[in-house]
Amino acid sequence: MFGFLKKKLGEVISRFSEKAREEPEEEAKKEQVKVIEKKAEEKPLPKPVQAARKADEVKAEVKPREKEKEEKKDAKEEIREEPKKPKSAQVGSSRLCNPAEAGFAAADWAQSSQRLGGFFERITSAVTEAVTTTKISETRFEELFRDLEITLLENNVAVEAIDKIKADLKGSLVEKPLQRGKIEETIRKTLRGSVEDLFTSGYDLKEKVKEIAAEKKPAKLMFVGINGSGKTTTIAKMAKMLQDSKLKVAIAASDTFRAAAIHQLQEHADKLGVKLIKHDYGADPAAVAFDAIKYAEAHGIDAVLIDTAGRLHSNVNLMAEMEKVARVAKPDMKIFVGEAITGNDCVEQARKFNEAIGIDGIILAKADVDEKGGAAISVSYVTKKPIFYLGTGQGYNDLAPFSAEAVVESLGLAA
Ligand SMILES: Nc1nc2c(ncn2[C@@H]2O[C@H](COP(=O)(O)OP(=O)(O)O)[C@@H](O)[C@H]2O)c(=O)[nH]1
Ligand SMILES: [Mg+2]
Repeated sequence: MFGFLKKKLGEVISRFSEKAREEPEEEAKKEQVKVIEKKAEEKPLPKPVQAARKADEVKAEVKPREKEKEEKKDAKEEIREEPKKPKSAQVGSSRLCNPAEAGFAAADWAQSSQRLGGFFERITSAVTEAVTTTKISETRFEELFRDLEITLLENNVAVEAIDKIKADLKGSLVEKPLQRGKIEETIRKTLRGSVEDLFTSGYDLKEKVKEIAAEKKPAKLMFVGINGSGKTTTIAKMAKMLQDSKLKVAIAASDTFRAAAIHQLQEHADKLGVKLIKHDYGADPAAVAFDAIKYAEAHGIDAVLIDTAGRLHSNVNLMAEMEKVARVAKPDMKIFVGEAITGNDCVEQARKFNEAIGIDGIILAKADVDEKGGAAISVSYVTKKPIFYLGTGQGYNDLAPFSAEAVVESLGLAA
């Protein structure tokens, strides 16, 4: 699942972080100079310099007295000892004659050298920091993001979802001191959080059906979506799942638009041992749903699953028909079944059905053959509705509870 996007995403993230690490040389140099200047300004240079100057003055005063002893002492020794001993014991030794002056010089030398030492330490750490960290400007981010944007678009991720991912990445990357070695980790972590945020948190649909049925039988579930998206197959899978939970199920054959649709459903119903309520081909879908509910009420059925048509060529009529079925059947839940592999089309259909009849959640069929994952990533974000299940094959048990963590893992973004 999502193998193609996973591979692409991995490549793009590596490219992104590599390019972010090798920021243009000029920019890097400018940045280093800025950091060094800033660090140097933190404690102004004058103090240690002044201290050093004072020490020089003291030394100048002391010098004439020392001259008296010059004959006795070796000049070389003096050069060796005098300027380079900041330790107070040595600077304040009897050789400097005046203990008061010598004491002043010693304290100042110690202070000044300490300050100078601190100053160099700051500069060294600033240089290290400038070399090991980097900053990404907004312009550079826009350049770097383009590659990822194209990959997401190519993999059917909706524009709204891309915008969210972009805003999140921008927030954690732009104008932030980033450790060069950790850029990829930061990108992955942010992407992971972003993708997780794209999903409206859901609930266990099977448990919900049980709750509804416990309160008032039957729970009524209406399935909508375009032709071929997987509605009928998904209804058969759901019927099996509910039966496995000891619930009694009936199905309404409200796709009366094609004779084949009724036959297909009859076959599933026979295999599963489920009651199918059907009218003739071309009958009123709302009337079929109504009859199924009446049948369920009369026979202690826990859940009625209403199949519907999904002809594409007359969207307006289709939506009007869905509205009518919904008005008559008053379903507890309206579930959009989308075909994961159709990507953006699937997301657009979900948006339209949601606008027309207000869906409660989504089942994405054919996730097993979807290498891109764009619909799975986007459909919940665009509709603000949860994804309940993923269809993972053509067998009755191929209905997997949806999990955001599983998607994140399928995309290679897991921690
Ligand atoms: N691989 C795979 N095929 C599926 C899945 N769900 C449905 N199909 C197939 O998709 C085709 C259309 O499904 P159908 O239920 O008739 O769609 P409907 O027109 O919306 O009722 C059928 O051949 C199904 O077997 C799924 O999760 N995975
Ligand atoms: Mg069908």
